[in-house]
Amino acid sequence: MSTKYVLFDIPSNSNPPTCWSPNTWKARGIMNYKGVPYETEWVEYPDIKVRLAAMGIPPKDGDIPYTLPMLKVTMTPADGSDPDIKYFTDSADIAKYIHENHPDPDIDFDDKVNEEVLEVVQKFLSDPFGSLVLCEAPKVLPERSAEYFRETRSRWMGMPVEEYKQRDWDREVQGAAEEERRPIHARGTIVLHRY
Ligand SMILES: N[C@@H](CCC(=O)N[C@@H](CS)C(=O)NCC(=O)O)C(=O)O
Repeated sequence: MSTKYVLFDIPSNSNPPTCWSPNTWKARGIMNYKGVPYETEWVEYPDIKVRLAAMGIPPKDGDIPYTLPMLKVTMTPADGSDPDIKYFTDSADIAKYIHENHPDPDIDFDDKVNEEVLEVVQKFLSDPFGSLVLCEAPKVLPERSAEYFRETRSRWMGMPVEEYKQRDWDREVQGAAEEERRPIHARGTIVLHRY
């Protein structure tokens, strides 16, 4: 039996394209950490829904029915009979599947540092995420994706992304936001030591 992995990811506007999305990096990171060979298939934002639906992937509940990362696993039996194909459409499911099938190097999903990291991210990075990632993303995206991103995210934010960013920087200049975020530097060493 041979197994082939294809990771579906959102391309940057560089040539060749590269990975930039924090969401798809969660899946890519675990594949790289485990040393699992895989190919990348780039799918621009406006094409995600069309491509995944055409592959028979059911829509998810919630605001965004089709998202990346997605991992396609093709298992071909040695006798040449028809391959078995599985799709994983969430980074947590991808991580679990890869870990089950590639246990080395080990990952302790139950280690309490996971909760600590999550807490730090939620407490100190949720706010800057808006201006640092959401508002900056169009700059690294190909034109069609940038347009899709600006349109959808502005709708979520209730204002153009540029306006949202300006509002966030204004808060930053006032100093309050920076003061709130300072503890992350102290906690950062804990996170870095463990990983
Ligand atoms: N919980 C999901 C979240 C994935 C997600 O939100 N991906 C974004 C990319 S950053 C996406 O594909 N969005 C599609 C869209 O906006 O249409 C995971 O971690 O796999």
